[in-house]
Amino acid sequence: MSNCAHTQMADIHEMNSQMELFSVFQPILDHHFNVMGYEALLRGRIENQVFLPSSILYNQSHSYDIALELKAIALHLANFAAQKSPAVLFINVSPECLLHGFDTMMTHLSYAIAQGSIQAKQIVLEVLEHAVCCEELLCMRLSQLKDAGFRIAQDDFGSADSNQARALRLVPDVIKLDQSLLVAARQGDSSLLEAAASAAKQINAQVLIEGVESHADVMLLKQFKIDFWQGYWFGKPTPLLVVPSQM
Ligand SMILES: [Ca+2]
Repeated sequence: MSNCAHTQMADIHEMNSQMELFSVFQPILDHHFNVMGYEALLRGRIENQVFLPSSILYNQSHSYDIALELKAIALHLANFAAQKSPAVLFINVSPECLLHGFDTMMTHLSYAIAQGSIQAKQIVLEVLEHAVCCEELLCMRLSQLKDAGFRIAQDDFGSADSNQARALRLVPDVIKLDQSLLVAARQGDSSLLEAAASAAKQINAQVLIEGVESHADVMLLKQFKIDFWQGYWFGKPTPLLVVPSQM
């Protein structure tokens, strides 16, 4: 195996001794359409077959594998830091991990920062939309992260438990709108997008739209105050940090 950072593999997945894990990074653009950051996404590989997080992070009893998620976080940090980029790194973290794996996650974050190639202010933790029993404790964890200099995003706003009530509790720096809001807007119903944008404004959060797939999407969204853009139109997830040339 190469020593290159982008080919660094995590430990062998407990559920499947054949699977190797690796990071891919999808570009995120600012309102001038310049790349400002990347979302780290997990992939698994067995020979030539690639697996998505939905089939990696859930075990056979369909519960979330927090230990594996923690390994993925460490993997993304190492692979991003090794590329010595000044860009922002968005990392997904489940509410379950924030509640039950917090100390280990903090250890991984502190270790990555101590290596000197990434700073806390470069890291945005995206809180997944999963429901949790204890939103109060979730808020406390996020306050600790903010105090340590990290920024918080609320992922997939408009799906599952990622809603306005959670936004008011968590007060994230960034709200990532669920792709279903864009899909509805394409079909002529912008009411969900408008509601989400107004929820973001209420807590002074920046708005990130995901799933942008065409120039028509960009034109459709121009009427909203979008701070950050992400989607195949701007760039697909790749192991190396790529600045898209075509826009
Ligand atoms: Ca995400």
